[in-house]
Amino acid sequence: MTEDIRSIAKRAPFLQPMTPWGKPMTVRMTSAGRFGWVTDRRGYRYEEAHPKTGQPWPEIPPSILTVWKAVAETPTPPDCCLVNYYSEKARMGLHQDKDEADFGFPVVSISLGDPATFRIGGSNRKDPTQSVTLESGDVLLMGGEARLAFHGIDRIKFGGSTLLPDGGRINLTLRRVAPAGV
Ligand code: MD3
Ligand code: FE
Repeated sequence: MTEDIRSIAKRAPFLQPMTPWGKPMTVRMTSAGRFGWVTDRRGYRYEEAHPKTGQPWPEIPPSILTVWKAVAETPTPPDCCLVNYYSEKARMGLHQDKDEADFGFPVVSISLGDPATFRIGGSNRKDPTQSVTLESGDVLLMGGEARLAFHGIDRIKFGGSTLLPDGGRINLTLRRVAPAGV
């Protein structure tokens, strides 16, 4: 699977996204599938082309689609695979994933490389949160009530895995962005 991610990144290079309020994100991102998640001064959205190359995103590799088929409990395929890369100091603040058309579809996440402290709460920002360590190979299925739970990554245990030659962590999130049948 790391080879498949390398070939995605060759055709769709990692970006350092800018938040709508002008602060660069610490996580590097690229995507595969019909839609890629992007952010810049115009806001968060899904786009059908890479913002730097103008090309469509690469297809989602079969090795990654297999994980969705095994756990997502829906015949509808994902149309976005967001690839997040965390180096030593990267983190992701508490947020909800709400840019997709139908929250009936789950989000499936695959963690690779260094372990991370993942925080998850409820559907209100003020709900109490719990922390869990995500290790390389862990798959999370976020469906039902959990689909709209606030979540984030507090820190990376840099050097905690030898999977990636330069260290760090990759997280793949598989989503259905468009409604079923579109
Ligand atoms: C819980 N990524 O890309 S993956 C994201 O590790 C994102 O890169 C984190 O949050 C990462 O949006 C967390 C686990 C995850 C993904 C989607 C979720 C947890 C989720 C959607 C709803 C609730
Ligand atoms: Fe998220």
